[in-house]
Amino acid sequence: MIQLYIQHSCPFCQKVLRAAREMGLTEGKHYMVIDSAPGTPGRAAVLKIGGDSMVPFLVDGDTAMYESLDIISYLQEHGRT
Ligand SMILES: N[C@@H](CCC(=O)N[C@@H](CS)C(=O)NCC(=O)O)C(=O)O
Repeated sequence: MIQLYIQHSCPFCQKVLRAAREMGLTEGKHYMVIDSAPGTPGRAAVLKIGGDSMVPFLVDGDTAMYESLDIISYLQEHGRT
């Protein structure tokens, strides 16, 4: 399942979550949200996997990416598969 590393106070993260909802994707079915505020295990995982401490961050199998607009495009293409 697609993992979205999200800091809820981050406007770019909120943009991704809003886009996912507008696409009709369902948390827990099409994607899971991992709390990744600074200091959380989620943020540590972002740094470990991606090499950069920045959110939003998406992981889907071997695919990992930063950048809200790229993540939204990825969800449009792969969100339901
Ligand atoms: N251009 C990026 C901007 C993302 C961004 O600036 N995220 C902030 C949180 S709102 C961040 O992770 N800053 C680094 C930090 O918190 O250490 C995007 O569109 O995803």
